[in-house]
Amino acid sequence: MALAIAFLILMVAAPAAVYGAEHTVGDTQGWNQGVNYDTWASGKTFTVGDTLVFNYDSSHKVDEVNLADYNGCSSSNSIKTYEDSPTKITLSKAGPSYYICPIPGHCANGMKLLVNVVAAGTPSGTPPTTTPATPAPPTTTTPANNDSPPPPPPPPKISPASSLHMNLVGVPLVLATLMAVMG
Ligand SMILES: [Cu+2]
Repeated sequence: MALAIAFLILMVAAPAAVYGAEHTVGDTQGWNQGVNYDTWASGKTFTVGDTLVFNYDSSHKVDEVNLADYNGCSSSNSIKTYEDSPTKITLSKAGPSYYICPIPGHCANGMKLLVNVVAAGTPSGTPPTTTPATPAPPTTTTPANNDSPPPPPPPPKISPASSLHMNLVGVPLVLATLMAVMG
C-alpha cells in the first residue's frame, strides 16, 4: 500500500521535473546574422516555464518586441532589451513572443525570432513556473517519510489491544474454570 502510494506520487511528480526546458536559440550558431530562426523554431515545442538562451557577442542585442515591430524590424517600441549574453528569458505566458536584434540591419539579415508558447499540460501546476520545481522534491520526500512510519504503528496498536482483551477476558475464565473443576 505504502509502496503503491509512493509510486503514484513519483509518477505525478515526474512531469513537474520535466518542466523548464532550455532552448539554445540557433543551437551552436547562436544569435547571429544569417541564421534562419523560423527553421530553428519549427518542430520545437515551447512551453510556459521553458527558457530561451541567447548566445551572442557584443555586436548584438536581444529586443523583445510586438508583432508589428517584429514584422517591420523596428525596435522603437521594444518591450525589453537584453545585452547580457548569455541572455536567459523564461517564457512566462502562453502565446507568441517576438525577439529581434535592434542593431540596424541585423533583423533584416535574419535576426528575428518568433516562438509560440503553449500552456503546460498540467492544469493547476501550470502558472507557477519556478514553484513546481521546488515543491516537487519535498512532495516526494514528505509522503515517503509519512508512508514508512505509519505502517509499523497500526499493527502494534491493534495486536496488543486485542491480545490484552483476550488476556483480560481469558484469565478470569481460566480461573473460573479451574475453581469449578477444583470445587
Ligand atoms: Cu545583431
